[in-house]
Amino acid sequence: GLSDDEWNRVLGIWAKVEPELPVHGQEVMIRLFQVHPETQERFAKFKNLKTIDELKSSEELKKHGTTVLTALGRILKLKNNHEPELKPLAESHATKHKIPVKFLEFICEIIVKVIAEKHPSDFGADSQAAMRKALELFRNDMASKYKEFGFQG
Ligand code: HKL
Ligand code: NA
Repeated sequence: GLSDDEWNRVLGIWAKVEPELPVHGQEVMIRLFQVHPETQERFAKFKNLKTIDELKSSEELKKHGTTVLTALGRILKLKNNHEPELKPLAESHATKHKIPVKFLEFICEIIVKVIAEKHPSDFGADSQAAMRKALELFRNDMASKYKEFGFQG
């Protein structure tokens, strides 16, 4: 688990992300699709967006990014007690969307990078390390729930 200091760092930076969740969410989704194009194929409603301009002008993509980060924020705020919030998310990603753990790694890494770019003076090495640790906890618990739902991830 994370120490109190680490959770304080995670939730401290998240409080700075939250006022502009749609901007962060949009950037995360676009970056994910550009760096790992195979992830875009998983979305029937987004896979036909070809150019960066098309991606940027999709209100639906922005909305999806906002929903993803809203869900992640709720999980982070539950700290080590995220099980009730995580379970339905793991179930849908395991059994319906069939999203490999590797893709979860991709998005987590991009989330850290996007926050680092947008908040250079508030997200130093210790806070980045704490966020990485929180996202690793999230991923590991998603992976073990995946197995409970019969998906090897
Ligand atoms: N999704 C998340 C979170 C993540 C930070 C990691 C998260 C949080 N998802 O059709 C849908 C698809 C979804 C969702 C509805 C779909 C395809 C899909 N998601 C793919 C992915 C990928 C693969 C590119 C990755 C890495 C990823 C990661 C939250 Fe994800 N996702 C949803 C959601 C919510 C907003 C919805 C599901 C709502 C739900 O499960 O309610 C019980
Ligand atoms: Na907050």
